[in-house]
Amino acid sequence: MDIDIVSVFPEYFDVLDLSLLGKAKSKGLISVHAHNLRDWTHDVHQSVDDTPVGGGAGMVMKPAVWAECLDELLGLPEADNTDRPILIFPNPSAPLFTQQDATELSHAQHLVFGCGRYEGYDARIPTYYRERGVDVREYSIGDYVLNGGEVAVSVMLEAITRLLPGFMGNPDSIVEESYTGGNALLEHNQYTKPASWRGLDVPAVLLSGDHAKVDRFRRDEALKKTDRIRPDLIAQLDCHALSKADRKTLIELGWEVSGDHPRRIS
Ligand code: JAH
Repeated sequence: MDIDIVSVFPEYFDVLDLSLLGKAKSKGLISVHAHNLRDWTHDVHQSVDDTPVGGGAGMVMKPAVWAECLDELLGLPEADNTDRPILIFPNPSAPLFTQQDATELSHAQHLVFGCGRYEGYDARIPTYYRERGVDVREYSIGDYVLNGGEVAVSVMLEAITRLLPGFMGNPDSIVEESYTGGNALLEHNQYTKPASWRGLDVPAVLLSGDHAKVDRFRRDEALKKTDRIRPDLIAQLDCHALSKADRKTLIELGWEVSGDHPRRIS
């Protein structure tokens, strides 16, 4: 996978060499290049922003500099673009980046990330590339505003690259995550030894050696925890994919499980 990142602080991404991502780089699994947007300016001040049209506070990143940079990284305007790059902009006003997006993007050959700064970037930049057939994505990583897209890009990169085959030390943990539903439910609590620590005991069923009972306990714990703190995730479950035991637990938690998705009734 080839990853290009455009930022006015490309050095921010030097830390990627220290992480697992650095190992994947040295293994040749991925290549990461962080570019300085100012390298595509022509003026002495290397200006990348301007005042907002219509007025208001702060500055907006101007489209012309971005376009010179992105045309080059995306290989435009050549029509026979074989590597089909995906262009991604972090944006606090965009749809949430989810595990499903990470999985989908982990299959791409070439990702180009654009990091905005200031109050954001001119909205015509994503429009322009979409109109030219580029797969352009804008994502938020959560309901908060950052000073720029760099932190959001490092979050997305970590979520994407850990899914690459051969990336992780232990591929089993990825399989386990996905068959337990990825982000469908929150994970049950985890415990290690000792069984009793400072007066706090590990739930006895986990020491029973009865694997069926352990699985059921963990599944119920996941359902209860998700009901408490992310009921929106329960409401997205597919009722037809629930086991009899799952239905029983959800009914006890106050959900109706007869339609396509669970509905809270008490
Ligand atoms: C802030 C450009 N939801 C995460 C997120 C993503 C991007 C930005 N903020 C928050 C951002 C300023 C300029 C992007």
